[in-house]
Amino acid sequence: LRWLTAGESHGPALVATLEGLPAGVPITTEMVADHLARRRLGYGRGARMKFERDEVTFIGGVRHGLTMGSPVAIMVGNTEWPKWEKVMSADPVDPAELAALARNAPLTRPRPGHADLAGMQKYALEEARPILERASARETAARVALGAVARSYLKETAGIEIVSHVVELAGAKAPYGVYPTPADVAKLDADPVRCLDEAASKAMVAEIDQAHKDGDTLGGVVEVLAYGVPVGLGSHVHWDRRLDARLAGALMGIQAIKGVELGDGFELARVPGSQAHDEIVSTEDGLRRTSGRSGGTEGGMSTGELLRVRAAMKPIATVPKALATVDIATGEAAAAHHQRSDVAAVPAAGIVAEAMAALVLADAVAEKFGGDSVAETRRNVRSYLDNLHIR
Ligand code: EPS
Repeated sequence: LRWLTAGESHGPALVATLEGLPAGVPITTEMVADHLARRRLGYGRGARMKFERDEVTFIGGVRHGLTMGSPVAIMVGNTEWPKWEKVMSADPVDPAELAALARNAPLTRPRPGHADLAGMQKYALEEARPILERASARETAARVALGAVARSYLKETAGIEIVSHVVELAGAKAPYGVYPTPADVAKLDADPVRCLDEAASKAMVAEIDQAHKDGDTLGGVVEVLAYGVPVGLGSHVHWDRRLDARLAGALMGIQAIKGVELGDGFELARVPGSQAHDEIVSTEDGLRRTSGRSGGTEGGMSTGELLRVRAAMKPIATVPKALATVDIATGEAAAAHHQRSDVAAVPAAGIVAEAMAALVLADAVAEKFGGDSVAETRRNVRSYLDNLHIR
């Protein structure tokens, strides 16, 4: 599969294209809009999430609710655009008109932790607007739109289903080792922080309330679970074919993610081998692992057990209690630029992480099983599983 997104945070729209899926994947505007709506949920998000809508338009690749095998193109309109039409105009605007717009004031006080300063240096810019427009997590709406297509493909061809939940938010933690299933998704989506444990959810909400009062922001940890992944996606033969490496890269590529672990990840480094691996037993269902510490990959290949990957998000870099920086226009010490911001976007990061995991798994399924129609891919999956010589 090949996929790309384009578009700025306050531009007219985000666009995303996905090439390489077979014909016959069910997808509708409503399915994409549902996932985009899930991304907007979550306690602690800022004002923009309340008034902005994501307007989904298919531009290509889909007819009467099914993919046609041609590139899929989706546009996600920003309803904020009219306010930014001059500031973000693709064509030149009269400088006098621009100077009169408060919204266009040059952003010269880079925020610590944001792309602002490194971007201004790298792209030889006097202000941060062109950097923050694309660094913004608004772009994740485009990935979630493509993720909706990828997950439909996974479900139809291989029966794979993806779930995510928030396992930590600042100091509040969900009990370790509780894995929500696809049957829990409605309950998770109804929870303010997408956490299954009631007490932990309350503690997370309290953390957000406190940070809001303090003018601060928070990060956390999300966990993505993929059910029904067949054995043998990815490969041990080369670093860039390893499924765990592909998942880690994809999740690390989400704005504000600073750490990724497969299964028990870093914890495995702290225990002896006898407690780190998943023992193999013969059961009525065939060979199974007795635990899920590896996160469902060994040697860069899926094992057929539950796939589990976690991502750590740092706190939002637009901190209301502004951090110290330097005004690039004057060279003087200053408080970092701040307008409105989210207190936390960890629940939304979980939805984005689902989308990224879906795109990686869809790529791995397409690579292993091929097929130009959903029916062909499904036959290939079934034939492979029916003919596994060790079960
Ligand atoms: C973002 C800052 C906020 C968020 C935005 C991501 O936007 P603004 O600066 O306009 O208030 O609302 O997220 C979205 C718009 C979105 O759809 O997720 C940032 O700096 O990353």
